[in-house]
Amino acid sequence: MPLRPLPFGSTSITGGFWLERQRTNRDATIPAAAQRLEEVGTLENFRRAAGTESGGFAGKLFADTDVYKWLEAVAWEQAREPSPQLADWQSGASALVAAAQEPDGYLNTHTRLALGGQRYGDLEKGHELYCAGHLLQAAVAQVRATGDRTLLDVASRFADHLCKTFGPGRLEGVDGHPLIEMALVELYRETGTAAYLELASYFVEARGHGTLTPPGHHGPAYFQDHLPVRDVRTIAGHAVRALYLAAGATDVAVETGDAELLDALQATWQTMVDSQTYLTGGVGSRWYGEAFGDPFELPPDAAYCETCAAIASVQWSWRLLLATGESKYADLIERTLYNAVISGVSLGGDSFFYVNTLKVRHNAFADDQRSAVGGRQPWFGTACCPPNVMRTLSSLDQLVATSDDDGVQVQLYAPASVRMGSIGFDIETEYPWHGTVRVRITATPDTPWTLGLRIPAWADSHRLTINGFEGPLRRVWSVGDEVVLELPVTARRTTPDERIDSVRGCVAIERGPLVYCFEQQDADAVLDETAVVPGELIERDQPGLLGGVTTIEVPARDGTLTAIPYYAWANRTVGPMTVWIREDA
Ligand code: FUB
Ligand code: ZN
Repeated sequence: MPLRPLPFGSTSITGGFWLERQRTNRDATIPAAAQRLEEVGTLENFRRAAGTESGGFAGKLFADTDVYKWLEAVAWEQAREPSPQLADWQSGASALVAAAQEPDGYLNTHTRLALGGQRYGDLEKGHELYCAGHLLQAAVAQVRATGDRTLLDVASRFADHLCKTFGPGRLEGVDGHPLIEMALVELYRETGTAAYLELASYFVEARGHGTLTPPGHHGPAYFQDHLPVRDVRTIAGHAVRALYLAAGATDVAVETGDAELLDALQATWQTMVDSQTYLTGGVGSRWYGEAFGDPFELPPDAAYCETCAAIASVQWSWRLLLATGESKYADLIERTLYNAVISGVSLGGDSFFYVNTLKVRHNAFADDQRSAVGGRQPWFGTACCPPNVMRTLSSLDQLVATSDDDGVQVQLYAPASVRMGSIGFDIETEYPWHGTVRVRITATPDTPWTLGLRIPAWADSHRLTINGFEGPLRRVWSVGDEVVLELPVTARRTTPDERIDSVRGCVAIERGPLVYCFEQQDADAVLDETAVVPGELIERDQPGLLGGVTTIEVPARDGTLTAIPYYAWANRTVGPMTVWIREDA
């Protein structure tokens, strides 16, 4: 059964693991980005495009998107906890964006400054609609979170221009980097302008007919132009492109009632999860083309797992969760957020991984600034990942719960307060460290409704009580009723699918939703040369380590190895690390 997002502002995370990350995002990451966007010329590009400053274009051709994603994060943050600084950033940067818009609605600083205004000459690589998409998303976030319509006006004029420019009998083609599809659907939802949905639908349908010329040694699958989306069953090509397209196609399928398209997307998602997703939820195993590998091509040491791809996977799963109500989509969201997304940012919030490898070998050689071997970086020449992390963390409250006609479903466990119409409840938990989740009803109608609580796929058992007794979650609730869900957050060993050659004979350690890893600095034996052995896994709460974690001691051939949560690796020194480790029987 389809679900709905809760109306904006219905849910707030009030403490715990995710609030800590949101605070770091707000206090360290977003301010540092404000500085970087000035230092590297990304904001200056808008002044130059508007003609208030002179000079050429700085950065990668899609640099505008770094500002848009950061503005999106700033908007969500203002709704969480407004501040004069956030308001200044928002009004200042939004005014720069608005000033750079051309009279007919078009806006792209690279086109203006580097191409003499020549538009749509390179749909394969130009990223013009990708940039437009991020602007549209920022605009929707801004109006929803703050009521400010500055960017919405800019975005609507740009979208109107796109509707006049693209489509049957007009400019027929698609952008080499999907994103515009889901952005147009979201703008349609915000404004009710049907033409935006029609254009999104056109872009989804026009893809996969070989209209794009692939760059270099790539084939058309690089930008998902090899098969119509409704014929795809195995996701392929550049991972971020593939996932943004899948998310947008899901939006189109839902809004147009296209069951065949939705079925195809669900089947593709299932293949991805069964055979193209790392234990961390990371996706995109190939460095070449930043791409998905074939099924079961999941080498841990050569994993690419771009942070943006993990974020895009969350966005797609969220849409499928809403479209179907199936909790497996929330399971993947949880796994990906805890492991593949936040591994992308340091605990201090000031440096980032672009690539999220699952293994660093001894004497590993860093041959790219994005490599994990060099540790997290303060920024990148291609800076897509950092602001993507920012907007994800600042909008996380929106993923906590969903609703349907029958009630409200909790999808992510965090201390939170939920209030939707006459229904209200507070959640208290120390998740992911401890598995007890308490939900206390704070408001209720006097008619029955269902409180849905997701039982994560990793939980092989659970216990549920209402005011101390077992009973159904559909009932006439009373204020003060307390539901307690107990999930078995204990260390466990996970074995890989035998079809993944590179980790056959290995084991990984998990605890609740967290994937663990071993860092060489915690081991006496050389990680590549040792093996774990059967025996008890000993858990230790370590409040003083890595911002407060539970470590796991694992018996090994040469003594004991200590595992830490994967997301926290490379926060002390950067050295050899592994998620999968050989296991001796
Ligand atoms: O092309 C724009 C972004 O740059 C992609 O989404 C990332 O993978 C990086 O290549
Ligand atoms: Zn990225």
